[in-house]
Amino acid sequence: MNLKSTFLVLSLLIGMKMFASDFKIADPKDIALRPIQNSFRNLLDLSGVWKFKKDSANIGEQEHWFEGLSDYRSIAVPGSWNEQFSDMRDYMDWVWYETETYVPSSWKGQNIFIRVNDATYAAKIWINGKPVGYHEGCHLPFAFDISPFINWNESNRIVIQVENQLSPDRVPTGNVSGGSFRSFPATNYDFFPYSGLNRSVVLYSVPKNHTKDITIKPSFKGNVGELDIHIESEGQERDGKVLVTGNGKKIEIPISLTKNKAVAKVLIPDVRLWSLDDPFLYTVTVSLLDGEETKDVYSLKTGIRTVGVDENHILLNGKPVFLRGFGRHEDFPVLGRSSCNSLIIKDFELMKWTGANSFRTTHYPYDEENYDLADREGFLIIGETPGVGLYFTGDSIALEKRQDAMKRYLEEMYLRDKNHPSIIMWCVANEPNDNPAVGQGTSPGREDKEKIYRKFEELFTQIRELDSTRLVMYVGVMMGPINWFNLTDVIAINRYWGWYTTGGDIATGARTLSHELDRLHRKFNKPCMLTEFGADAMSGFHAVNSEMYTEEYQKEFIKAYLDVADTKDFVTGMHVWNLADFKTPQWMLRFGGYNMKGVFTRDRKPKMAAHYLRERWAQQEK
Ligand code: BDP
Repeated sequence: MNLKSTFLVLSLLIGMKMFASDFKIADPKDIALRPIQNSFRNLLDLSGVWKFKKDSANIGEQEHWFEGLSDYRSIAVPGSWNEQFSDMRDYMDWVWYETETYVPSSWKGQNIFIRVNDATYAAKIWINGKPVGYHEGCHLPFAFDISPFINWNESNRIVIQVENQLSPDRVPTGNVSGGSFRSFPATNYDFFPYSGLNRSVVLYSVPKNHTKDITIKPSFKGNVGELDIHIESEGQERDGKVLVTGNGKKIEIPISLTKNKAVAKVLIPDVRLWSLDDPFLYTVTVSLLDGEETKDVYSLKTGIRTVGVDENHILLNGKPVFLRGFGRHEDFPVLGRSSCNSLIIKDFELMKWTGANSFRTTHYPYDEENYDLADREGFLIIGETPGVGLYFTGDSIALEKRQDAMKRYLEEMYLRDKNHPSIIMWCVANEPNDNPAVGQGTSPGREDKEKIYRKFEELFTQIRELDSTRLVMYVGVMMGPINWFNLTDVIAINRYWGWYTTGGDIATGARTLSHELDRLHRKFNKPCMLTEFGADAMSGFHAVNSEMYTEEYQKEFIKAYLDVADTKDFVTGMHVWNLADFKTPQWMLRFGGYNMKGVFTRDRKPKMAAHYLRERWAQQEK
C-alpha cells in the first residue's frame, strides 16, 4: 500500500468512526415485511407537502438545519425535486426535507419505525433534532427504530438530508468519463437521475415481540401444494401458528420458535396454482402467541407456482411460457420518478391492451404496488437491481464500493420482494461489461478478465444462495463478454442491430440477430430472450418508405425482430424497449432529452407500434 492509499484508508476509517457514533447504518432485515395496519400494528403515511431547502454549500449540518428549516420552500413527497423546481432540474447535491407529525398515543409501548421507501441516493435522518440513521443506495427502502426519539402528545420533527451526487463509486455510476462524450447530467446510464424522496415515507409500529421476517417458498407435487414458511421473530415469544386460507381451505398449524426462528411446512390438497390465466393468491397469516393471548399478527398474500427451465423454454408450473412484454421506467412529466398509483394502474392497463404478459423492472426495483398488482393480475416480472452499466475496471477502491453496493442491493431487493409469485427471475445487472466505461482506458488482459468474471460470479452466488426457487440472469450488452452466460439460467440480450448499427437497414439487422441467436443457443443450450429491442420514433413522424425516427420504422423494426423470434423454438421471450418514451440526460442522440423508443409517448398515447403489438399479441394465449 503506498502512502496515498494508506492516508485514504486512515481518513476513511476516522470518518466512519466519527460517523458511526451518531448515525446508525440501516439494517436490511428491517425492510423484510412491508408495514401494514391491523389490530396489532399501525401505519401512518407521511405523504404530503413538506418543507424543502437546497444546501449547495453543504453547510446545513454545521448550521443545525436538522433543528428546523428556515427560508424553506414547499415540496411534494413523494416527488422528484428535478421536476418540481425549474431551477433545480440538474441539481444533484445536498437538500433538506422536513415534516412534522403527531404519533398516536395508542402506539405507546410498541416499537416505532420510520421507513423511507426510496431516497435517491444517500440520506441521513434526524428525529426531533437527534441523529437517527444513514442509508446509501437508490430505489429500495430502509427503516430505523425511532422509538427512543418520539415526543408523545407533541408534534415530532422529521428531517431528512438527501443528496444524489453522481459518482464512479456508486451504483449506478456517474461522472465516469471525461471529454466530449459526457452526457449532462453525467450519468453512465440512459435515464434521467431523478433525485430525492421519490417514494413515500411512513411511520409504523409493531408489538415489542413481533414477527420480523417471513419467507415463503412455494412448490407442488401432483395436486398437493406445499408452502415452506420460514419465520423470524424478535422478543421472547416461543409459540405461534400459521394459517393458510383460500379456495375454500383453511389450514392451521402450530409453530414453536427456537432462537427466534421456526419453519412451517403447510400442505394444501387440491391446490389452486398461481398462473397467468388464474393468478390465484392464498393468504398466509402468522400469529405469535403468549399462552392464549395473541401478541402479533402479520398477513400476506402469496401464490403457489414453480419456475424452471429446459433447454429451450422458461417453465411456469412445468409448462413452457413465452414472455411478451416490455422494459419500462418509472417516469412521467411532473412526477419524474415519483410513485403514483394512477400511473402504475395506467401502465398495467396499457400493457394488457397490447397483450403483454410480463415486464422487467428496468433498471431498478420499482414501487412495491407494481408487484402486488402483478401478483393479482397475473403478470410475470423480471426483478432487476439498480446495477445498470456496471464495469469492473479503474480505481480499486471505487470498484470495491460498487461491489459492496451491489451486494447490498441484492440483499435488500430479495428481502423486500421475495414473496411475490409474479417475480420469476432475478436480474443481477443490466449490460455489465468487462471492458472499461467509455473514456476509461483499454480493454483488460485475459488474466484480469478472469478476475472480473470471478467478481461478477460472486453476485450470482449470493442471490442463488438466498433464493433457490427462482431463475437468475443478467442482461448482456451488444458485443459484451460471451462466457458470462455460463452463469445464467436464461440468455438475455439487448439488441439494436438495425438501429445503433446498420441504421436504416432493418433487414440486415434482423439477419445479424438471427445468426447471433443461433450461435448463442448452440454454444450454451439455454433458452434465450431479448430483454430489449426497439427503435426511437418521434410521435407523428411518418414516411412512405420507413426511415429512422418515424413511427413506421419503429413498427417495422419490432415486426422484423418478432418474426426472427418466431422462427426459433428456443426463444422464450421478447421484451420491447420501451413501454413509453422517457426522460434522459442530454446528449446528441437524445433529441430533446428523451429516449423515444416507447411504443407509447411519455403521456401514454399509442404510436403505430403499440397498435401493431396489440394486433400481434392480444389474440394470443396469456
Ligand atoms: C440499452 C440500455 C437502455 C437504453 C437502451 C437505448 O439497457 O437503458 O435506454 O439501450 O439505447 O443498451 O435505448
